[in-house]
Parts: sequence; C-alpha cells; structure tokens
Amino acid sequence: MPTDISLIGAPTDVGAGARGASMGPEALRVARLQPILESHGLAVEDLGNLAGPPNPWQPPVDGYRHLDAVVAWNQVVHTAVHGELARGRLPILLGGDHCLAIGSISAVARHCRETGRRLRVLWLDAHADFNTNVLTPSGNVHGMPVACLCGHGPQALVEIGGHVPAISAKAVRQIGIRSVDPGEKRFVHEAGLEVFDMRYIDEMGMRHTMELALATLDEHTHLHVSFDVDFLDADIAPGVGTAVPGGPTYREAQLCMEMIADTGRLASLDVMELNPALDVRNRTAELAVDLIESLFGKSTLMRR
Ligand code: 4U7
Ligand code: MN
Ligand code: MN
Ligand code: MN
Repeated sequence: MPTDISLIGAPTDVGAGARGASMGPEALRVARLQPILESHGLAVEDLGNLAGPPNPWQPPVDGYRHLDAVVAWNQVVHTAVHGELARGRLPILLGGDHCLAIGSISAVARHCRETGRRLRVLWLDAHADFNTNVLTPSGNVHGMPVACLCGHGPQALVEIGGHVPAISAKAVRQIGIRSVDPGEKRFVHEAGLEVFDMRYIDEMGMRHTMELALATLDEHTHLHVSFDVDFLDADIAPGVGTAVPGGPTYREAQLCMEMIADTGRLASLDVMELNPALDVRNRTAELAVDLIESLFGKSTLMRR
C-alpha cells in the first residue's frame, strides 16, 4: 500500500437529487482530514479542487439528469485519479456525489490493467447504485455508477476508461445495502453482484461479513474502497442527501474500516455524498474523517 496520498476534490452535485454534495470536499478539509492523516506518518498532498460545469438543475432527459455535465465531471475525475495512480500515489477522491465513482473506478481499473494487478472494489453504501435509465425512479446518475462500471449505461459513461466494461461485477462486494429499487433489485441479481445487505450484517455480524468481503485478496490485489457516507446509520450521519435508517453503528463501521486496514491492500479511496447543507455542525464530516483514520490504520491502545 502506497503511503503517499493525494487528496482530489470534486465539488459537484450534478448526479444527485439534492443540492449540497458540492460542498463535501471543503467540509472534509475543515474536519482536518490532511493533518489527521499526517499525524499517522502519511505524506499527504492536497491537489485542491477539480473544475467542471455547473449543476444545470434540470429534469431528466431519456432517464438521465444532466448527462452531459455528468460525463464532463467524470472525464476530469478519471484523468486526475489515473494520473495520481501512475505517479505511484494513493488517490482519495473527495466528493461530490457518487456518480463520480465512474471516473474514479474506471481510472483504477485502467491502472490495474496497465500494471497487471487484480481489482477488488468494496462498495460501502445504503444503496446498490445499480440503476439504468429505464429502471431509475429519479434519473439521478448517482444511483447508476455500479451499473455503468459494469457496462450498463450510456456509451459516454461506460467508455470513459477506454475498456468496456470497466470492471467485472465479480470484482465488487457491496456492504451495508438497505435501499434498492424494485427493478434495480432484479438487475443486481441478474448481474451476480455479491451483496452483504443489512439483514446479512444483522444476522452474521460485521466481522464475518468483512472476512468474506476481504477473502481471496493476495499481494497482487489493488483494493479500492468507495465509501458513500450514507452507508452509516442515519442517526449518526445526518449530513447526506439520501439518508436511510438502519445502517451500521459507529462500532460496526469502525470494525469494517479496521478490517480493511488490516489487509494492507488499500490503494485508492472515494469519500462520497457528504452533504454539508444537511449536516449538523460538520458532525458527519468529522465522523467520516474519524473512520478514514481507521481505514489508514489508526489503532487503539490494545493493538500495536
Ligand atoms: B447514492 C435511488 F430511488 N435508488 O436511484 C435512485 F432511492 O449514491 C437512490 O447511493 C440513489 O447515494 C442513491 O435515485 C444514490 C432512489
Ligand atoms: Mn447511497
Ligand atoms: Mn452511492
Ligand atoms: Mn446519496
């Protein structure tokens, strides 16, 4: 795992149904993400924010809202994330809404093809994000990134990494899922995504869940974590646009992050969907930073 980290801000909410995720990058900076990671001996460079088109705030066309702007943002994200990986650094994408995972993960997949590494994506989210323009109840592209990455979506998005599909559904493990639309649910099953939903976590526990989600990693695995902040229980993380009750508790989320850290394979990260307009005194941003700290190996006194 590289210890040189690059922070990349992507201040947009073009793919979301609520405005405000565009302020996510700054809220994470205010919550002291960089100095806190540095306090653990990591070298962190903040590249500042990427630029892209404004949010047109228009209704969907052909089942997509703002497709052109979504494509433009994802191209910029793809280029930036791929550039940092090529420099041997670990990119942290500061979202921004979750549609940007198309640009980010397509860049990671391209880097894996170029370097002969095996990709594993952990998708931490309340939602499966596996809608298409036909299945979507909203037209919001932040509900479609996993489908796009697996080759189901508009050409301009599925082709962003130059290889279609960007990733195989087999590379993905979804954790914390508790809100899936009816058509989306059938499509998730058809595609064969491996989903550890909240019912599974309730019955089997976070430890067993993570043991399975992290099984069969080896020294050639590039582990990418796509952390949608709405993964967390809505009571502890109010600052998100699409909050869903019944998510992982603070301790469950910590264990999830600590078990990922223990693999030593984390090589890229998205922190998405933080919406400061809906937050309470930056509490959700601070919680996200606390969890990211664990993801990078902060340990308690009992473990050294
Ligand atoms: B997020 C939704 F209908 N499924 O498609 C949709 F419930 O990135 C929500 O996970 C999508 O936050 C949530 O609009 C996208 C809805
Ligand atoms: Mn979500
Ligand atoms: Mn999401
Ligand atoms: Mn959301």
